[in-house]
Amino acid sequence: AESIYLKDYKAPKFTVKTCDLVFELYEEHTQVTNLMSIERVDAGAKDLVLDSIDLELLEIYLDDEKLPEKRYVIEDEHLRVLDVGDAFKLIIINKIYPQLNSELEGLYKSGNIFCTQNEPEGFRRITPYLDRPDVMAVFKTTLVADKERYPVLLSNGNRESNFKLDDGRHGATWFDPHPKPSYLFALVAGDLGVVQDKFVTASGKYVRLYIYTDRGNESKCKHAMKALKDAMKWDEEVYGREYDLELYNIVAVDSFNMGAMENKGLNIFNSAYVLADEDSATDANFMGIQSVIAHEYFHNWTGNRITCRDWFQLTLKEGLTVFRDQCFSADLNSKEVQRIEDVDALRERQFVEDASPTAHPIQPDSYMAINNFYTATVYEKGAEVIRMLHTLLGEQKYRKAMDLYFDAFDGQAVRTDDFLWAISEAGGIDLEQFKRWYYQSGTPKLHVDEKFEDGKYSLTLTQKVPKAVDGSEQKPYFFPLKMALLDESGKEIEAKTLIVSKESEEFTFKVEKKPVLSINRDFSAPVIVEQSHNDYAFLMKHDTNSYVRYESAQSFGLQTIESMMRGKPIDEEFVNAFGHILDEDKLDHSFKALLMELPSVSAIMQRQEVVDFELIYEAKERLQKHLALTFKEKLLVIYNENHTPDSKELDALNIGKRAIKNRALKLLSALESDEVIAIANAQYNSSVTMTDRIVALDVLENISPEFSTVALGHFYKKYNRDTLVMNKYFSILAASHREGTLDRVMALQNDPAYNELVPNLVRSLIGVFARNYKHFHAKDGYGYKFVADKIIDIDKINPQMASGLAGAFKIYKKMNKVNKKLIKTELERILLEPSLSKNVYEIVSKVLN
Ligand code: BAL
Ligand code: ZN
Repeated sequence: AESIYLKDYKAPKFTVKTCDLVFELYEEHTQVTNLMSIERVDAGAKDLVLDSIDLELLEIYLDDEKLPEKRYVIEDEHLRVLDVGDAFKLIIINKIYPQLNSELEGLYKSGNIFCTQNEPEGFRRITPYLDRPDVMAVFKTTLVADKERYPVLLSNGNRESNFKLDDGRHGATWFDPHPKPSYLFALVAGDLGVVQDKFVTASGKYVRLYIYTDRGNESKCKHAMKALKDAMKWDEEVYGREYDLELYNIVAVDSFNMGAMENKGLNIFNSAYVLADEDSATDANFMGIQSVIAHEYFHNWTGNRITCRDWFQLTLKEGLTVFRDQCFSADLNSKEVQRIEDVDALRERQFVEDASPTAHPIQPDSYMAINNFYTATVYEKGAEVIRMLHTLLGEQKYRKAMDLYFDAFDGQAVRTDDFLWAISEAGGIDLEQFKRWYYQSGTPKLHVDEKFEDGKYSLTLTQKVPKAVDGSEQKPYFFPLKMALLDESGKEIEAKTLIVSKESEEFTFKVEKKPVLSINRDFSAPVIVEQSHNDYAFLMKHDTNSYVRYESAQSFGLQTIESMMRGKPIDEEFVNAFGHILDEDKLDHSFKALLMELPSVSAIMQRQEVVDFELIYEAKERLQKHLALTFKEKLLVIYNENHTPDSKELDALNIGKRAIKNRALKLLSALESDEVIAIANAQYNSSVTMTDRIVALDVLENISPEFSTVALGHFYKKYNRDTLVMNKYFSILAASHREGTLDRVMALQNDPAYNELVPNLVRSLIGVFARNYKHFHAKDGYGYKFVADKIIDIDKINPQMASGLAGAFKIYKKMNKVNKKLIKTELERILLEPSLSKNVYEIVSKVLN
């Protein structure tokens, strides 16, 4: 597989002004008629080269004349039309087979629904085209299909007309007035239920809102609809952006590679991010729906109205849109909890990626398969970079800069540099050094040294910037660092945003007494803070910044577990500090539940030079058991006070009560006692929410084979027809620490509810197993072998899904000798596969190198 480089970017030689498409959808095939008006942009260009993959060409017409075969060449992934003019009409008629499309790119079928996924390069699997984001055309789409099987026919924009044919078929024509790249094209045909609502924009325009789903699921769309209206309002209030079409359609499908897709006026969603009710969705699912619905809506301005010039610029729309959805969720829910959860997610996934051989800048400079770059780095680290700009400018200037960005680039396909120009211009800030965040990779460390002498407190900050993956040196960053100095009661003596820009620099403060440092407040910069000395116990208790309180609890936990791994006894100071958290009764429940969380295995692993999961587990489980024993009574009180089995409300109070109660139950489960098993079992049997049910099942599965068999059996019987709930069932079993998990996972592949063609199910069973550190990394090597086998199998069905699974091996380099050798064998075996996709090849070859 070859790499494509940003430095090789060339502007398109031709552009498409309008694209009129007719889709004749049949059970065996689809015929596409594509009429394009094309103009030459580069006077020196002779041939028109269109992207085209796996298309069966029927006929081509150039300015209404049938094109003889000598006038075009069918190349590997292109269609070359020889010697064309300055402006012309091209009609291409071709056949495709959506029913056989298991890659889920281009036009395919999810169950009985025809749908599309064209970002980044799916459109070339539908019809020959200039399939690149800097070619923007006005699209008109006609769909023709059997009326009974496909009563609903949708595409982008507004509906122009419907028509009936006399052979039982019917059609609809859609017109989208906004020029767009082909990756935003979408169509849907199916027999769908619909939920309808409306939104009146700030300027008084009436927008009809529709959510389509499999019939019978209409009642599960309420939360998504509310989220959509909230997002529309929020974008008006916070960014001054209104919606720009008469209608907004969302369609939920079960087979989808991504979470959702922002196609203009016709979002297509993985049903996991639309459908929810209290009986089938957890609190986390509800939050996820709110944020993904908003994310796709926000793309209408950051992505669709202003799009990317090329795919190296992906973070232009993704980092920015993630930042926007994070702020939206923070405004609608708890700011503090949202920030902690966002940081947590970043560190669990992005920090691991940034420390691996697949590390890349948020604006990568090369790729083999662009599908591999829809990463935590481009998305979540990209959002942190925007957040730093927001912090540097402040709310008002940031808004001014965004207004300028929209003014200057509306309707264009632009670069991250264009975005930074607007920020720099309106923000009055020089971003030359800041730009390093866009083209350097890896997570910088910030070493902190403190000194207090004669009423002077000095802080020396030293950036340790890692080398790039190719071994080259990288330079220090420019970033805002929020900090405060606290007195012995926790009161802020001084709170500031420092601008850090040098490899090493000193900041001094005049204070009377030695203060306590609260650093990287709100996680204002995506760095790893290293302190030679710390006040974790104090900060856990007293910091006025909730993020630093949480962070101190985590760091103290990490330090404690690490010293246990070195053979030291449990640090009783940590145990005491933990006890203080349990005693605090004025804290928000959700926040307190976060403070009670022990560091994840991934967080511990990230700090190890050489990783051995068995040691990590042993220490973490021992600490958990010790805390459960020490604080059993307190944990039981917390459980009982917050366990209100009849309430299923989704408000902050009830979500918080469930969060803290379930955290207490999980901690107590380390005791593996009959008492805890009885509590979990009773919770399962009496629960009215999926949140409570899932936690109870998870606890039982891990500590009581006997009770879990009964409860899981009951669960299966109740939900085996609900594929979204079955994802949870497979996940619990795949994440289990019990003996025999691998065998059970293998057997579950034959379960009638499982289907290897559906990405959600594969991620729930195989993907979750590949993150089950205990069994995936088992020293017999069978976990690795199984996942490698699945990568090879699934690559033949859906390369994107397969390369996602291969991501589990990203920690290869850091593993201990024994595991490393076992992984190497499997990765080399994968590379020997004939006709391996470039997606899997890219990940596996980079991991091995
Ligand atoms: N653009 C792909 C899905 C998303 O990030 O919204
Ligand atoms: Zn997005």
